[in-house]
Amino acid sequence: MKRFYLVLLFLLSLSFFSCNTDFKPKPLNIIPKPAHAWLQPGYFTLAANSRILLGNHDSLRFEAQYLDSILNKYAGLKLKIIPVNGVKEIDNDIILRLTPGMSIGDEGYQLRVNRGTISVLANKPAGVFYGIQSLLQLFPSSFYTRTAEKKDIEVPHCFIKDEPRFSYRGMHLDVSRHFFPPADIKKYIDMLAMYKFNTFHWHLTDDQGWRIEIKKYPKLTKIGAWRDSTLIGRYGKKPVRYDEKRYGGFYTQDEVRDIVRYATQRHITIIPEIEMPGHSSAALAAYPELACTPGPFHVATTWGVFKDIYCPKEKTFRFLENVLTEVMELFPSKYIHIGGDEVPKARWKSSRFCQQLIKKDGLKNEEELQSWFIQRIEKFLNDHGRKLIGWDEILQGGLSPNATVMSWRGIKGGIAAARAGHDAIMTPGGYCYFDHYQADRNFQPLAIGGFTTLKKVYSYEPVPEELNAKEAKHILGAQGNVWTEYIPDFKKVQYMTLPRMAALAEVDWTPANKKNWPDFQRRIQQHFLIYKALGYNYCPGSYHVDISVEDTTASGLKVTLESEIYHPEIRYTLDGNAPTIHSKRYNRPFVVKHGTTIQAAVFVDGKLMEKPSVKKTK
Ligand code: TNX
Repeated sequence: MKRFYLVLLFLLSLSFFSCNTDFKPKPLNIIPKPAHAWLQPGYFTLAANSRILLGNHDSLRFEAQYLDSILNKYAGLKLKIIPVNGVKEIDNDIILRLTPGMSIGDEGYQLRVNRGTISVLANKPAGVFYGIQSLLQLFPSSFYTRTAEKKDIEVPHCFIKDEPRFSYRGMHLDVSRHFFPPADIKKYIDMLAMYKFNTFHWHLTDDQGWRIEIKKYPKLTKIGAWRDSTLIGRYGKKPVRYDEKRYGGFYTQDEVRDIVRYATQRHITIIPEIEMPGHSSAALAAYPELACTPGPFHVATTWGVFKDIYCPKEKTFRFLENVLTEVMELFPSKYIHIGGDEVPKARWKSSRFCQQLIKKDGLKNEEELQSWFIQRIEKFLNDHGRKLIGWDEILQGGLSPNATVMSWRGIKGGIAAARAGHDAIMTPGGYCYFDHYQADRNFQPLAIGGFTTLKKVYSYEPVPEELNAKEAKHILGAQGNVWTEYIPDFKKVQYMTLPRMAALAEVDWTPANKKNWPDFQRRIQQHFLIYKALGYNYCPGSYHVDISVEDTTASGLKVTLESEIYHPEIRYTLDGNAPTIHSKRYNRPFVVKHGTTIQAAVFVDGKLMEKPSVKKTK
């Protein structure tokens, strides 16, 4: 009988969908794309008298206030937040509720928008928070343009059941090469939250500046946080020029605590990175006795890799352990990142102390001395209940027993780590380095190099093919890295990361078989509107035109022109001249003869956006 009613209900709902012919669904624009989402006819209207009803009053208080503060900021709404128990009638309200036992993991959520209710259900507060992020992306982009009038907000009826693919979804920021004040770090955390990242890897120390207050070693920030000058333009370019301006800054422990709290509320763990044994010029400038040679050293004013590194003496370990002790007090993160990348061995080679240590401990060479160094630090962290992460160089000379590897020089490090039964986080340069160019460099602000377009980031698959199912479990997720040699201010941080971090968010969150580039390309247009409304700087993408030629027709060659830009205005020529605004507009593939030179470019508002692409057919 029950079954009969279910079938009846199903048939009725079908007829409802088909009768309702004026329902033109606007597709959902959520990024990262949910694992399961169904759009339904109709709209819920959020209004001034809507309330936020809490199923579990205390554990979701922040989530409710967070949602309310955004509604307040952009729509002037100030909703009542009250417990759902005791509410007589639910009418046009939002319910946030923990309902443990749902099959969507600790970060999953269920979001339902229907006639009288928006409900966000999850096992844990993190899930409710992510449900709210999805809800915010269902609002029209006009919601974010602060218009004076208080508007009702239309939210499409839908049902979403969602959970992330990977447990580690990270973004990194280097604050040593350039310093970003706490307010910018919070803005960055907001951007991460929007895209459901759960980890912020904070690169706090490097050759060009030590950025975290350590009470026991005040010179780290008194001396180590400041450089005398900064290189102008690209590293390696002649003549070398400096700006001759003192530059620096650091975070006090109070500021760090405040930022950690801010991130924790947004379900983001901050992994602090304290670089060792290399990339340590700033620390050595403050405490030269930690090096193998007497110094003096100075905080680096240019980029690259520096020969002076920590010397593996007892004094150094005492220093690093004391620093890490203060760092662990500030950061509750299970992981502590200790760097470990780009360690030139010259100083250790010529140091009598190091050579004796190598002999005494039966080590083979300086590589093994580096492993010995890292293992010692790992033991210290493990003894304090923490886990070590290092860049993939920590594989050289033998991996520490429990270390997690961050694979940046391609994917080899990740593969080796996973095969050895270690966890790995994938950050290969070619896909995950957001300091790289994202479009033709002749039309872009200065970047370090490379060419990592939005489409390329989107195409990234974090689990290497080479791994079997058991090894693949060790791939925790992917992370975008933002090195800031050529990123002097936060506007440029946004330009370099938006929209590429949106693409990476989808790599990390969405099931691989649900990813779809054309659909992402469409959804990101809505996000561009949100960026504009929020005043976020972003890169509209690569205007490069891909010219592909297929030898399929008897009459000639079939030419297809494509660009990463959504619905681009591509103009092309076949006569050897560069395309102009008056050249033929591309609409669909066309046929040319052998030996034709095709030139094509994207135009926006009559302006050529990038150097034309050129291809001569065979
Ligand atoms: C290599 S990636 C570095 C950084 C630079 C970056 C520039 C890594 C672990 N080390 O020190 O900033 O390249 O892309």
